[in-house]
Amino acid sequence: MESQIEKIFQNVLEGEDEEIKANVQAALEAGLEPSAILNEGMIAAMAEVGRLFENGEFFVPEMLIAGRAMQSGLNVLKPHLLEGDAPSKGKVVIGTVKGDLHDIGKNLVALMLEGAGFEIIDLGTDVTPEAFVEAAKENNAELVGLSALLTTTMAAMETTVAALREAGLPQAVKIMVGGAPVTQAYAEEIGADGFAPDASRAVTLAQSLL
Ligand code: B1M
Repeated sequence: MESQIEKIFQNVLEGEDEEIKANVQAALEAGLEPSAILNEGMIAAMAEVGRLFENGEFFVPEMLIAGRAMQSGLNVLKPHLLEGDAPSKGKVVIGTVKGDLHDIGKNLVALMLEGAGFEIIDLGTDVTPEAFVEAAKENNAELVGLSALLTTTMAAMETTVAALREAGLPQAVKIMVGGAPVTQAYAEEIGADGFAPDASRAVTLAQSLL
C-alpha cells in the first residue's frame, strides 16, 4: 500500500493542490513527524520535479502547479512547524532577489525563522536592491536574508549586498544568503556574512550572526 509520505510526494509531482491538504492532515493525524512530511514528501518531490524539468519531461506549467501544491501542503503543515510564542530574537527582512520568482525555499526559511522567534518582514520575490535597503532602514532590521534560485539572478545578490553596505544604515546589518546555486564561497566573494544550504541551517546561522 502507498504510504502517506508517498501520497504527498505524488501530490506535489502531479500538482494536486486540494488533495495534498487532506493527505498532509491525515499524515499528521497518523503521528508522522512534520519534518519527515516536509523533507521526504514535499522537498524530495520538488527535487524530482527539477530532475524531470532538466530531462525535458516537465515544462514550466508543471513546475508551477507543483509549486502551488507544495505551498498548499505547507499551509497545513505551518502551525506544526512553528514552536509557539517565543520573545522576538530580532527583525529579519527577507526576499528573493531581483529577476527571480522562486519563493518556496525563501518561504520555508521565513517560516523556520519565525518558528525560532524571529520577526519576519517578507518582501516577496523579484525584490530590487533599493527595496531591500528601504525595508531594512524602515524596520531597523538586524538581519537581511537574500534568496536566489537561478544562476542568472545570483548577480543581483552581489548588487544587493553592495547596496546594503553602501546605504550607511544606522544599525549594523548582517546579511545571509541562500538558494540552490549559492555556495559558501560565493557568499564570501560578494561580502555576505553567511550562507545556509537549507532552512534549518538558516535558523542556526541567524542565531549565530545576531
Ligand atoms: Co524554476 N528553475 N524556473 N520554477 N524551478 C529551477 C531553480 C531549476 C534548477 C530547474 C532545473 O533546471 N533543474 C532551473 C534553474 C537553472 C539554473 O539557473 N541553474 C529553473 C529554471 C531554468 C526556471 C525558468 C528560467 C524556466 C523558464 O522559464 N524557462 C523560470 C525562471 C522564472 C524566474 O524566476 N524569473 C523558472 C520558473 C519556475 C516556476 C515559477 C514555474 C516555479 C517556481 C514557483 C515558486 O517558487 N512559487 C519553479 C520551480 C518550482 C522550480 C524547481 C522545480 C523547484 C524549486 C523549489 O521550490 N525547490 C527548481 C528545481 C530544483 O530546485 N531542483 C527550479 C524546493 C525548495 C524547498 O528548495 O528553493 O532550493 P530551494 O530552497 C532551499 C534551499 O535552497 C535553501 O533553503 C530552502 C529550504 O531547504 N534556501 C535558503 C533558499 N533560499 C534561502 C535563503 C537563505 C538560506 C537558505 O537565507 C536567506
